[in-house]
Amino acid sequence: MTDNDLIPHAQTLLRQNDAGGFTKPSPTQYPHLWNWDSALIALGLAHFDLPRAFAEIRTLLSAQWRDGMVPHIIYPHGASDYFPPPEFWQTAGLPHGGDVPSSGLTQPPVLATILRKIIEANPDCTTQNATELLQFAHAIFKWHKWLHTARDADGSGLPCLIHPWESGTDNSPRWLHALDAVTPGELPPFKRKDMQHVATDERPRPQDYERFVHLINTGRQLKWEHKPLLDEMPFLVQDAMFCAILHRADEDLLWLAQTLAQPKAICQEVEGWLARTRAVFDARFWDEERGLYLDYDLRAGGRIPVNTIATFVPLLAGLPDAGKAARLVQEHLRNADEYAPGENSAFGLPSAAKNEPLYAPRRYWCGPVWIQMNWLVSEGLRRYGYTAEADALVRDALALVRREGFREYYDPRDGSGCGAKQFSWSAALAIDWLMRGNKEIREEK
Ligand code: 9WN
Repeated sequence: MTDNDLIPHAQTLLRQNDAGGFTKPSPTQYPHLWNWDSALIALGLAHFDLPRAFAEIRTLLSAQWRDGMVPHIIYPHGASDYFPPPEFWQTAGLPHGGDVPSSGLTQPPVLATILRKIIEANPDCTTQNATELLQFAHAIFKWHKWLHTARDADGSGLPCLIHPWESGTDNSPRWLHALDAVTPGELPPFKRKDMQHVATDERPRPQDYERFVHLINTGRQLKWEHKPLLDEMPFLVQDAMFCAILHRADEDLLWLAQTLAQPKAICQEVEGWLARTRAVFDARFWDEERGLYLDYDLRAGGRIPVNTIATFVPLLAGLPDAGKAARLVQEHLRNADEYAPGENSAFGLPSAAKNEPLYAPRRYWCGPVWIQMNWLVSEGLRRYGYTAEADALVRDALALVRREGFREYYDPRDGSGCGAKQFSWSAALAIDWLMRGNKEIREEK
């Protein structure tokens, strides 16, 4: 596929995956609305159908819980052949829940960042869509506040995650040790559906999936109430990538509040979150010896010593100082034993370091290249002036979709497509790169 074909193909795919007000991440594997998928999809849609991009965000936020959480899976049309179905979560009728069937978890809060990008590219919408933008900004403020408070387990204001699915990187090797420590008790009857459309060796291992289900079961026994969840969930982590995405989103929310002339008190509250995160982030996540950001296991009480793609995401939020950013790039991103293309890989960016014991180049989150990760990390690299590295990630991502189509992820060794097909955010982000008009990243690999 050439770039001229790529844009119409990607647009057609998004139209085909349109379920009426929201876009399925993939028509077979993921037939509902996923939180960060929809935000990233809205960015692609905004390049050719701004009203449809607004509709995507509207549907996502319509499922917000009364306590502020914006759920990770939303089932506007009810059940399908996806497991877990809506009733499995037991979220219906919760006093602090929402009015649309949903999961009891959340996902990386990329929405404020995406909304800012959409507004910057379409400045007229601040007058034309002023009322709705204010509603969006208020909903996002409530969500971020919930993350900084209801999910604050140690007084730091850094949110913690109660299930690997909240990280968006479900079975990343960074979670597998913490998951091993979870004993799956008696599980409610369930039948995995995720291997109907995707090869077994490209999906999470059975022992990990059992623990995913056990954690959902624990959440529903605790009625998804914040305090008991923080006290009792056997999996409780602070994710460097999630916290960095939130910090960047707080910056973009502040911009939004200022652009929409919101009261000073709102802006000051967001500034407070920004200052707090800056004060604690490195102390919690930075490993000076290894020159890496590492996640923190609150149950085990220590950093998780696993080198994954999450280490680069703080660049997106401007959190590392120039010295730490240089170490991330020189010692890791450019290192062919870990992430750089070399003898054992041809495409960046593997989702786990190639020399990690649990690295697996075709298994979900254990090594494959993901288009949205190349998008996030390239944005971060640009923020620090690492333009050549950023361009290389975009070039690789575009080469993969050109050769293999819009897949969920790709084998970094030969670029072969894996996981679900007709994948929406892979199409949406290709549209974003190509329609932004960045010439140098279009060259063929
Ligand atoms: C569980 C939809 C989602 C993405 C996640 C990805 C995967 C779900 C699954 O698919 O998770 O939420 O069933 O594996 O890990 O990032 O949002 O694309």
